[in-house]
Amino acid sequence: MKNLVPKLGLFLLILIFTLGQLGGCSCATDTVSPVVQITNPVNNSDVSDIVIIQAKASDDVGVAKVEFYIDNSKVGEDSQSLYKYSWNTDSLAYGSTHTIYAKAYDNAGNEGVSPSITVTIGDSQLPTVVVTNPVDGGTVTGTVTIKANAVDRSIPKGKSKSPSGIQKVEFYVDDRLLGEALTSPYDKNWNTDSLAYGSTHTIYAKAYDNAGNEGVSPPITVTIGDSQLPTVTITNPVDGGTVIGIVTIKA
Ligand SMILES: [Ca+2]
Ligand SMILES: [Ca+2]
Repeated sequence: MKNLVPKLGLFLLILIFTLGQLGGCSCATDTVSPVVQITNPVNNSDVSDIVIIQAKASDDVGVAKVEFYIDNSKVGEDSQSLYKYSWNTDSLAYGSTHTIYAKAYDNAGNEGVSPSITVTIGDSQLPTVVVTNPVDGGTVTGTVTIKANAVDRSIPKGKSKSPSGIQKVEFYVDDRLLGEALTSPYDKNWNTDSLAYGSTHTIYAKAYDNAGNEGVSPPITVTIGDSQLPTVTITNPVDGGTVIGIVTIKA
């Protein structure tokens, strides 16, 4: 019994040393923080739908995990390279901006923070627009009401988020801006009086959604016509008169 205490003490010492080695106690000497940066998305870019946020991290000993932060809140972490987080942006307002950064930790608890990046929630679908009046290939006279149908396309199938909507429609004649309409029905009057009979003109419309995307209609072509019928009056013979022999009819 007398010899047992020192033996037990030695045993515990060896046990602690062994566990220490297995547990990586040498990590306690790691005082260098990991380096981390966001590699996707690109700073100042527009994002939509599901965004895969990616980070690159390195450390003198080893990276334990990378945490992802959006608008200063932790949203997720990854302990395996490539470090990434899948971000669903559907609930976020079009045009809103968000800040992303990552934190990397090594096994000694040292922490490295990436530079922040900023992204804007975009609307990935362009609006569509068609000119509905006048008809393509038609003849026009006087003041013409150019009309367009514009629809902001829905986001991809299976998503519940509504499109950002039409902001305005611009009307172009011969590549020159005629004017714009902000509300549906989208139309604009075009006075053709100064244009030569028989001249042809190209009309198209551009629609913008509230996220700044632009859709252009197929162009249509119209010809300036003459809506006034010629007038003619018989001046001879007189109405109700009596004629005989050869009569000269004058107009
Ligand atoms: Ca380290
Ligand atoms: Ca859109």
